[in-house]
Amino acid sequence: MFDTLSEKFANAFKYVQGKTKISEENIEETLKEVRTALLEADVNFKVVKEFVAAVKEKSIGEKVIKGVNPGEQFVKIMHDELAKIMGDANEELNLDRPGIVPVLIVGLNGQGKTTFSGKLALHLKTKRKKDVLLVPADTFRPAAKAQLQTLGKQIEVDVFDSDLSMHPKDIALAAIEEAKKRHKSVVIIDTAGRLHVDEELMGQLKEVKAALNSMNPEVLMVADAMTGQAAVEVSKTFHDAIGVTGIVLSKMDSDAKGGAALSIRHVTGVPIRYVSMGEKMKDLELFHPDRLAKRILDMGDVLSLVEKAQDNINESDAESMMNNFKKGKFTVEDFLKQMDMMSNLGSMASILKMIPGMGGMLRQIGDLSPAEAEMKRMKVIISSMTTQERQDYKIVKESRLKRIARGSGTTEQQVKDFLGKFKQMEQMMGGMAAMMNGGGFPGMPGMGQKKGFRTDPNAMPQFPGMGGKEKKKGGKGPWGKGYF
Ligand SMILES: Nc1nc2c(ncn2[C@@H]2O[C@H](COP(=O)(O)OP(=O)(O)OP(=O)(O)O)[C@@H](O)[C@H]2O)c(=O)[nH]1
Ligand SMILES: [Mg+2]
Repeated sequence: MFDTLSEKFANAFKYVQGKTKISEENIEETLKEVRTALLEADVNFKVVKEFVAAVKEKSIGEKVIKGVNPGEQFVKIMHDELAKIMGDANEELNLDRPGIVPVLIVGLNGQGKTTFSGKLALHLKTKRKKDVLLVPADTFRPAAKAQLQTLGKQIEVDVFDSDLSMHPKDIALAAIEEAKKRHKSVVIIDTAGRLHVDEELMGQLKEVKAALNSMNPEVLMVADAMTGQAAVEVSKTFHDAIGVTGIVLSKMDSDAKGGAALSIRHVTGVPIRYVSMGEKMKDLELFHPDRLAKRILDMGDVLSLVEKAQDNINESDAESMMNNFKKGKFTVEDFLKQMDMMSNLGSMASILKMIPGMGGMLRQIGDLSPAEAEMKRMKVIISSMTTQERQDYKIVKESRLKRIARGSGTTEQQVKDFLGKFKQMEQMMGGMAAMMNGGGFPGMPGMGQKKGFRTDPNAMPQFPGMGGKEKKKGGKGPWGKGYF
């Protein structure tokens, strides 16, 4: 997502970096490249024109702030304008009103409506503590009912047993009656899609909306971010025909160029409310224009990373690990848990991109898949180790080594390599624990005993074994050759 755009922006900024003042002349080249980058990302041309004009006006008029170089100032202006075209602050659904809130999910065929219906139900249930009823109202493709029932079971949300021979508006009304009886507060209605915008579908959706009108329904339009400008146009057509209250960008985990995210709000006037980021039910994010602008500009998105961690990391696991850690103990079992926590957060690249400045570094490194493959191999090796071995890897000698290699389908050398790397990690963790307990980091100048732990606000968060000691020894990190 946005990789190409980020890279092109980084290139464009080179022209203003190191300048003492931004002038009409030295900004021209940068703006030209920004403009091309946006057009290539499939951003609506009117949006591009207004955006570039606004950035130009602000940059030239800007007073040089002491201590901030014009390059940084320019990035800040870009950030503010990007966030602005995407809609300033996040606007979530207003559900805190009396009565049942009907949420109608609309959009073309295969855009991700049914998947999103499930994700939204889970989000409203867990984050907003709402009692939700899911309603299949896709009479066009009856299999959609079974699809929604499967999702409902998975996320433990009730699914209405719709009679698909009825008109979708009657299904909706029957579902509302049922929801009243069951004291539900939100009813999510999944509707049918069509290949193209078609009169019949629009007429049907209008009727469903009209039937619910007295309840002030939310109408969420799901648009596939991969389709760029097409998503923008279709959203506009839907909005003009039935009145949409929010847009959901789906498939943002794919290599969507960003055009839809950057244009849709500006062109339709409808706020983007959610971003769907994958096929799993928890892959849903609120749309935060400022955070997205930061990701595009490679300024990181630490807030989202922290939220992701809070949602996905098992507290008791983290606590037991921390306790071990304080005692200077780091076991293979802890390491496995740590790897699991990381993979729960997403792919290595997606996590690293949320850390300021790491986007550019990732572009230099290129492919992270060898590192991920090595992580997988380590997991397989660990899964062949007994509990006792995981608690104390030092007992692994000849016959155990053979058994682990056989069990994990690896060679004895690979198991030995893993244990060697683990030993390095253990030493590092031991050193860090000593430092946390006030002992200072062994052998690290500047981290004096009495001064204790000095934090460096610019330091990158380090995963065990990433860089650090291995680098000094000229060896390889546990993630494979040459990473970091
Ligand atoms: N990668 C990715 N795939 C998604 C996402 N959302 C949906 N999909 C996939 O896209 C396909 C279509 O999703 P559905 O939810 O069935 O789409 P729909 O709009 O309900 O389709 P119709 O009911 O046929 O109109 C499925 O294979 C989903 O798994 C997403 O955010 N990311
Ligand atoms: Mg569907």
